[in-house]
Amino acid sequence: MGEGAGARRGALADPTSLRRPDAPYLEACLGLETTHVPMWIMRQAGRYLPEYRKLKERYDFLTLSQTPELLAEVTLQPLRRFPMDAAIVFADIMTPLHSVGFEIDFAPGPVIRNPFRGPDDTGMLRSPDAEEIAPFLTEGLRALAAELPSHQALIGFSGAPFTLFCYVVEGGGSKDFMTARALLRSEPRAATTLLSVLADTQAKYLRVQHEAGADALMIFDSWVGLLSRNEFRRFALPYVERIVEGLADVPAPLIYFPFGGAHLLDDVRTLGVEVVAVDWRVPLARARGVLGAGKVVQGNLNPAALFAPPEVLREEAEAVLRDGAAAAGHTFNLGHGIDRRTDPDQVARLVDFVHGWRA
Ligand code: 1CP
Repeated sequence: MGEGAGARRGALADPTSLRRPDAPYLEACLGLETTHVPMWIMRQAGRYLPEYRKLKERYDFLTLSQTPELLAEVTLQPLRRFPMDAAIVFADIMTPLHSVGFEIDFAPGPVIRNPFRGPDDTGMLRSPDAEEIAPFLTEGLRALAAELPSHQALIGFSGAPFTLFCYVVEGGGSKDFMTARALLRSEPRAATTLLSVLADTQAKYLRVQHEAGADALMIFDSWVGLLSRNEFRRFALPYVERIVEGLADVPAPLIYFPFGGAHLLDDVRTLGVEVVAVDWRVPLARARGVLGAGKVVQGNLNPAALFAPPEVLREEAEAVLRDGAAAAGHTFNLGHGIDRRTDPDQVARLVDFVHGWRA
């Protein structure tokens, strides 16, 4: 990867290849100048919004996220309140895994009823066609793409192979995913078979999301911070690379989010994504220093800042904006998902402040 605009994948060499060339969020993802710093918020659709909780009284998460009209409605809820620069489609990183052969419930976190525990389980892995991965989601995306004004971008997403591996081996959430980390050592061949299947499915899944209307694609690696650098090079990075290579011809900016991965950023630098999302623990200027001038950074306000008095919230947001201004490009976001106890009025203040701020 070179520096500056040269770091973009070939498909994005010409910014007019973007589906919504005038959306500030997409321009900023390519390192182009924008009049304001564009923003959205991770988990912006969800439980901190009373209108989401209201829908949740009538529908469970699976119904909400697997019915085209409902997932489109939930996706748009935050945009009716706040002038965000992007919508992120309402789904979960587990959404595509049913098509790979896993039975998944939400309670409210994911529960995998048939976890993968070794070579005997490789037989259950399926390699779905792109169209069968999540037809309800592509239908929802088509409706959203038609409804969103051209200045707002539509973001599709997937989990990264290692993070999905953690859940499907462990059988659900965990504080340390020790079963999954043990399997990397006890059954490395079966583990890498699973990682390969996950990578290939996510590449197809992201591609169909783009075809259905997603303008940018984000890859969440929520548990990669558990890995050492050597483990990252062996069990995580090559499979993210496989996704990026599978999307070489897709003209949508790619965003990679290695949560808790400050120690991995010099390897992340080699990844052919346009944007790296950074959690709140790493100053953006430092992340940019390690990532090089070719990567745009996303982030990274501490979600806890939304619980501060308004003037303290503004100070913390301003520090992030100043830090980001020195980068090759910056899109504002939180450093992780918004907490469900957050007051929506604080989000309104934050969006107002970020949009009014000039370097
Ligand atoms: O009852 C409910 O409302 C279900 C809670 C919920 C929601 C709202 C889950 C279960 N998933 C989601 C939606 C979701 N998940 C989105 C929505 C789009 C938006 O941002 O508005 C996104 C992007 C995700 C991604 C996701 N799911 C991640 C990666 C991001 C992160 O937070 O690190 C992860 C790790 C998951 C797994 C998951 N799904 C749900 C829960 C509660 C969890 C965490 C489980 C755990 O590890 O304990």
